[in-house]
Amino acid sequence: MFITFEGVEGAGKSTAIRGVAASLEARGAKVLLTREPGGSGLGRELRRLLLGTSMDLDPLAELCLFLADRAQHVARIIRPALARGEIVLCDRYADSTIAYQGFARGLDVERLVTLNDIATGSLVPDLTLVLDLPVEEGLARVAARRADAGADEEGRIDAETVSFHEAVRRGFHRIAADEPGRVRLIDSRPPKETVLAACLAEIDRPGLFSA
Ligand code: Z5A
Repeated sequence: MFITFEGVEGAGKSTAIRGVAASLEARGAKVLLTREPGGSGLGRELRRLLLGTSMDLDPLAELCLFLADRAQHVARIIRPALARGEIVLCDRYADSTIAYQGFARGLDVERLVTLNDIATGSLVPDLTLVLDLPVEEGLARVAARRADAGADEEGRIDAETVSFHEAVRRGFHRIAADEPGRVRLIDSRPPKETVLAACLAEIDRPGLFSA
């Protein structure tokens, strides 16, 4: 079982994915919690380059680094875990490339679909939960978290304009509309416990989860 979590900055993906992992483990499932970029050894190096502010990346170079991260992650981490019968929960995956590099950066979406297919060897999630809330609310959550942590520097992509993040959100809405069987929109404005319950309700839909 392969489940991915997507959404705009600060939508609550990392919070929800930890809650889902704990809930599934409590039912006796073996869970791998991972993320993109950065779910493999190579990915951790690429994450530093992709999200740090020191590099002025061309959009195509940025795309290639996300795809390299994904190819290594799928081949070396995700597929082996699925073959062991584990449930893989992944914080961002191929839909982020469509939303960020396609809808927001303006790269051709059809070609991105093909490149994702190549990078993943056609590995498509069984379920994708898009945590959805207005961009300004997500950015405010991230700013509050940064202030709590005493950090002052934004990541390279966090620092993009509000209209960039709004294009990302439109991208996720389009993906959800195009693939209603795989992709479910979760309203992430309510409290964390409500969002977690909504995620678990989707995972427990008949026919999906049988552990
Ligand atoms: N990217 C890309 O461009 N192309 C790609 O192909 C891929 C990724 C794979 C990864 O950043 C970046 O890479 C990302 C897209 C791009 N853009 N940026 N920057 P990341 O992994 O560092 O960050 P992120 O994925 O955007 O996550 P995030 O900003 O940390 O947000 P989150 O995981 O969705 O939210 P959270 O950490 O769970 O919650 C944020 C705060 O809100 C936190 O203080 C929580 O306690 C709080 N929170 C969470 N839920 C709630 C609710 N329900 N109510 C109130 N407060 C809440």
